[in-house]
Amino acid sequence: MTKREVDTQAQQQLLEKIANKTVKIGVVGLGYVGLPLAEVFCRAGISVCGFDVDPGKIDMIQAGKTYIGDLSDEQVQEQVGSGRLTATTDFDGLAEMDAILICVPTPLRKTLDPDISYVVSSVEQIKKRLRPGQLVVLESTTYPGTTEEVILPMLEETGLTVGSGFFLAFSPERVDPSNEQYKTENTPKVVGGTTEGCRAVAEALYTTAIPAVHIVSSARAAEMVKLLENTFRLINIGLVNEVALICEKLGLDVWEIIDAAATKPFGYMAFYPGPGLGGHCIPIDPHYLSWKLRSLNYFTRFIDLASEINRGMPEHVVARLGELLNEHEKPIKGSKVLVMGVAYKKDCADTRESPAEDVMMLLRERGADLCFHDPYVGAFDVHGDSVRSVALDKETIAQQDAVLIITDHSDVDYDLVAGNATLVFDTRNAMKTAEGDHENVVKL
Ligand code: SAJ
Repeated sequence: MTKREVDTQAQQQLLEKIANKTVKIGVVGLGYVGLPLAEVFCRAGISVCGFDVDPGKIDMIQAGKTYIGDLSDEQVQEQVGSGRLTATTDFDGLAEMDAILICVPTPLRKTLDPDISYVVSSVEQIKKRLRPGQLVVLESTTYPGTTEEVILPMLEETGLTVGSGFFLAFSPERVDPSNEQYKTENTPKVVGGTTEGCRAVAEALYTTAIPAVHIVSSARAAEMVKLLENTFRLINIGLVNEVALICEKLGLDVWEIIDAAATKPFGYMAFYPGPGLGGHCIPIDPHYLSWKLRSLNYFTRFIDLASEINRGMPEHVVARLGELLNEHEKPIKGSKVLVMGVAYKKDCADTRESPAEDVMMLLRERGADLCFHDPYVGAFDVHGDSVRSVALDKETIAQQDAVLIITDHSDVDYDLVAGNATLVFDTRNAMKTAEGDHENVVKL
């Protein structure tokens, strides 16, 4: 057979397995992206083996238990019980997989440089077992070029050639934890292949479980799509944080301004100011882009400026609280401050990169006597030192010199806070739900 015939044969064989759902999928990384993705393919009737370095995750899955808020025990149990979902720490099983989806973290180093070490170690595991006809897809958010410049050469060191020996694509994860409306299966999936054949098999695979698959021209295009999505958010949050600072200078209520602008039914999208930018996506992903462009001697001014504004918000919040306490003839030093909400965003328990940590560190440095209340978070450390968690009751609120709202969780009794606090500094306009006007409440 000619090389082209070999290429086409490998592609046809994989396409057939996908079409008759005998394809075996391996998901590397069983976190908030990987486990729901595995479950979605199982629900489409495909066998999935999850691979993770954490035996605790494997044990939970094998016991039919979830550790991801967006999946129930019943959903895991159903797929484990049917035999479609298995999980292991033994990466040798990768050799039997026809398609391998990589869903591991891509954090930032302290130097704000990308850390793709988890991706590289996953690819090392795959490389050891790579065999002809396998499809590898990276889902982890990363800088444009990672798939083609890092993963592709690693896999071709096996002697197999991309597009014929193996197939390689990028498809950005778009999981929004705790989003009730958009789940893995009903969020359009962008797919970019390193070759036309790679694109074809990756598209066919995802289409078995996710109806809306959107094709782009290359893996690096798909990498860029995700970075645009999250850079868009970072910059607009930076813009609205600066608008908050502007409104403070002008004596305007930024929340009133935003709500009024949001009545415009076209050409505007509401973002809201806050105490800073948290989470494992928005503060991080755009830095993958600016890092890559710096290597090309281009400086992403919008990203850098927006990040500077967002990173300055904790300092602004603490300075403003100091002014408010001063009006009550109290220094920050020695003042009792109850911080409400330490999760990085409302109605979730995730505290990664939460601005609460920056705010509380600054308050501690100034001698405040801190405690916190968060219905989703039981324990919270500020740079290694734990902060006292308290129940939200009349006495506790009344004892405080200030209540500082950092995260606007829904299930909190804001009327109780408004009715018993000496001073509330509300950085999220959470008190809008409290009845009546309250002289003791000041908004960002
Ligand atoms: N934030 C603001 N003002 C806003 C929106 C967010 O200060 O108007 C803050 C949040 O409080 C949080 C941070 O920004 O600290 C990030 O919030 P986010 O709403 O962007 O939520 P994330 O970090 O969970 O982002 C995820 C992303 N999903 C993926 O990357 C797959 C993002 O693309 C989604 O758009 C976002 O969820 C979403 O829409 O909820």
